[in-house]
Amino acid sequence: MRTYLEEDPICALATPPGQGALAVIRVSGRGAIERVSSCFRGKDLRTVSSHTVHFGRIVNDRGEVIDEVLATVFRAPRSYTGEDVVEISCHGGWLVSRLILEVLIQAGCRPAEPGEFTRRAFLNGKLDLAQAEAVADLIQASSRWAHRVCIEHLEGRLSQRLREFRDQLLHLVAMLELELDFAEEDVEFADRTELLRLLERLHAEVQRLVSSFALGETIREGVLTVIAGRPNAGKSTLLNQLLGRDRAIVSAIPGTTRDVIEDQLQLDGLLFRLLDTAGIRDTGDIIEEEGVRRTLRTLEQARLLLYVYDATAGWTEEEARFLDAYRTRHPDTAVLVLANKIDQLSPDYRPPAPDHLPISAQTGHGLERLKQAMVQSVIDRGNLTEDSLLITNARHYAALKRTLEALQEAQEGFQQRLPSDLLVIPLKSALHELGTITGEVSSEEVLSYIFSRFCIGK
Ligand SMILES: Nc1nc2c(ncn2[C@@H]2O[C@H](COP(=O)(O)OP(=O)(O)O)[C@@H](O)[C@H]2O)c(=O)[nH]1
Ligand SMILES: [Mg+2]
Repeated sequence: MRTYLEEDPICALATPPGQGALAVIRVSGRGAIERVSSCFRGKDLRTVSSHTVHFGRIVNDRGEVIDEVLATVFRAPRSYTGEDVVEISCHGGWLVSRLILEVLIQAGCRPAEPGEFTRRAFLNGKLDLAQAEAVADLIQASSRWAHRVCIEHLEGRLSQRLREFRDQLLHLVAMLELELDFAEEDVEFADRTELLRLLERLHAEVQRLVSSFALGETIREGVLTVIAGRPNAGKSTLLNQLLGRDRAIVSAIPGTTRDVIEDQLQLDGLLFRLLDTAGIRDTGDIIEEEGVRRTLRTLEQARLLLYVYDATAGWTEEEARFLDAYRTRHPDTAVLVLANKIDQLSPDYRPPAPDHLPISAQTGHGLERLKQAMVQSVIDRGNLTEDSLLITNARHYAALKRTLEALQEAQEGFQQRLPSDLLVIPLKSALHELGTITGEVSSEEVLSYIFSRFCIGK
């Protein structure tokens, strides 16, 4: 039976500060129900059962009514934190919640630190560390995919997978340690080839998770999409058309866009960060030259390149060479080549290469196909399916990479037929690394770092 920690009562606004019809204040800890009850006029909250809602008034120590509220009581351990919790729904707005918090502090509660509620939930075993971090990520999720990834981590799918890894590793270590106990007898209980096979499988699975990080991050931060091409190809027109509004200045004068313009677009629940750039050409204008330099720099970071050319002017050798070189240098960047201004060409115009997408940035022709291709490019690159598990958190990524190194070391040890006491060492360090992700192994330092990223009230 788990023993729940009973810490001092803390209080904080759980909803975003500012205007709103309602605000929720959360109180958690030892004596939380008694403290709220002492400033609550209505039913005696100390006697009500768990998971019930009660109408009443919050009053200050002079008996003045601050607000009419609903108080929801959760008794330990059946609450978010595992402690006694009261959630007070009051009227929104900055003042009311401030006044109620003051009353609660008078009644003996303390203002919560950032992430303190979730930290208590973690310490009480209500969620593991990876899940707690998913709470923070969920608050910041900006697209449907990001949301899905966070929910999955919150529901513990990642933790589940990591536990499977740990179990397999524990099995390995146990087998080897058993041999150590019988060292004098010089026996090998475990079949080395079988252990090595298990280790290789584990290595491959951890490797898969590690490689998912690039895509996980892309989903969380948005796909960095760069629109590039020669001056006057129609890049800014394309940006505006994709966004459905006039974001960038469009003109017939080449070299109009000199700085990098950024905006965001959601397609199919994926976030794209669109960057419109200065056209690539040699120019005498120093401002435009700086623009071209910036274009080349953003091209280095792109995950997706939309290369636009003016189909009425034709596709040049020079551009083909530029793209070939680019593709070689950036094998991980998806490239879509767009033959623009086809409204000026005859209806039976066909682009010079079959993979060029004919579009008219001005009329919007071909943009639906372009959008589909943009989404598809991300899905293809990442082997993304609705149920793929992704790493989106840099801390998890770092720990998994260290796990991978340890597994590698163990594999080499096996191949060199090292004695079991030496094989156990890297395996134990892999176990340790996996444990740091879910929090089975954690230091005060790591906990403080993680929970300080939360907002107060979480
Ligand atoms: N007919 C036609 N004109 C276009 C199209 N796209 C852009 N233009 C024109 O081409 C010129 C340059 O466009 P702009 O978007 O500023 O090009 P950028 O220099 O690549 O950003 C402007 O006069 C646009 O109106 C198109 O699809 N069809
Ligand atoms: Mg432009």
